[in-house]
Amino acid sequence: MTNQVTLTQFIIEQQRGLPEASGTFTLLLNNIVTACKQISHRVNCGALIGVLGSAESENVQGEVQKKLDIITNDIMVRALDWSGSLGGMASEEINDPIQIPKQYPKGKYLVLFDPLDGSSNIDINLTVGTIFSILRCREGVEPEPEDFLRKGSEQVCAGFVLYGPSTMLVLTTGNGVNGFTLDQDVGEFILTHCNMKIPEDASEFAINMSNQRFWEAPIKRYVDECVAGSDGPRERDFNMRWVASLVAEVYRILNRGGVFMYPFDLRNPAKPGKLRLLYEANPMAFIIEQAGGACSTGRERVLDVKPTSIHQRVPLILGSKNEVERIVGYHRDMDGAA
Ligand code: AFP
Repeated sequence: MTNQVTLTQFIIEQQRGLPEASGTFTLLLNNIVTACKQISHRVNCGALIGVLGSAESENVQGEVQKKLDIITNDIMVRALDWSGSLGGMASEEINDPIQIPKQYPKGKYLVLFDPLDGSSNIDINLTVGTIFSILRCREGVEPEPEDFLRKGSEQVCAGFVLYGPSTMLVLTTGNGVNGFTLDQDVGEFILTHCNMKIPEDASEFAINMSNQRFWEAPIKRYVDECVAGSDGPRERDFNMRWVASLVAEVYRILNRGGVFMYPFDLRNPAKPGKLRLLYEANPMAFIIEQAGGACSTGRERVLDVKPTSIHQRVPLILGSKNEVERIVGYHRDMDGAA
């Protein structure tokens, strides 16, 4: 193929349009991408290099960690802490924000990441991914925990890398969404999916049906109507998918539309959803909105949620605009009737 645009070229050309750009952001993104290439290699080698299986430890969420959860977290931290572009980092796998070691300068960005999303899929060779979110921060000072508690609307960049049949990077800097495929032979991400757009209507939904008894009425109503198909009020048939890996679900929705729900869950009032606001919901919401979709908790735009703790969980409903708006409308109907 000729005239291929590499990720580096793409970012440098985008930054050229910004008079205040110093190259720091390009360096930061480059370091994230280097880490993701290393992760891609480890995930790809799997059992050959002994990285599958449980680490027999628990993370801050009380979830059993896989060996690769720990390995990928270390890869991210080591690729990023030295660069001088970061004031600090936060990882889904680590209790407190991660400080930049004293010997390195501090920079003007914060990175928040889930190093291996969908890791329950790793031992069965299904798609997993890395999700990241970039915020600006006060330069040269140690960030306080509150510095990380910012609304998703303040993100300057969000992306995820999908370790599937191809390794793909999906990225937004607030100017649309683009997809890049890793050319394994030359080790470069190449622009392959320009200006990704989500269809406004769709007939595919993704939800973990085994939690049905814990859902609120609006979600039950929406799913019942989808399942009723052409015999019900929607007057058309729907399809269902559940990969248990947010990166794979979002990538599918970016390509052919649909809706993903991990809704409010009545099981435990302390955990109003499963997915994490800062490492999963916010970056995906930024990407989905930039691709023309919508993202809500059911009652609030995700990007407007003011975080109260770094490992906060939120209900998450995202995807094709008209379907998400319908579900939000069902929540409004229920709350209005109460
Ligand atoms: P893991 O990274 O612990 O596998 O969790 C993945 C995830 O956060 C998200 O990627 C999935 O959509 C969701 O959880 C799957 O949840 P269920 O295990 O309840 O299906």
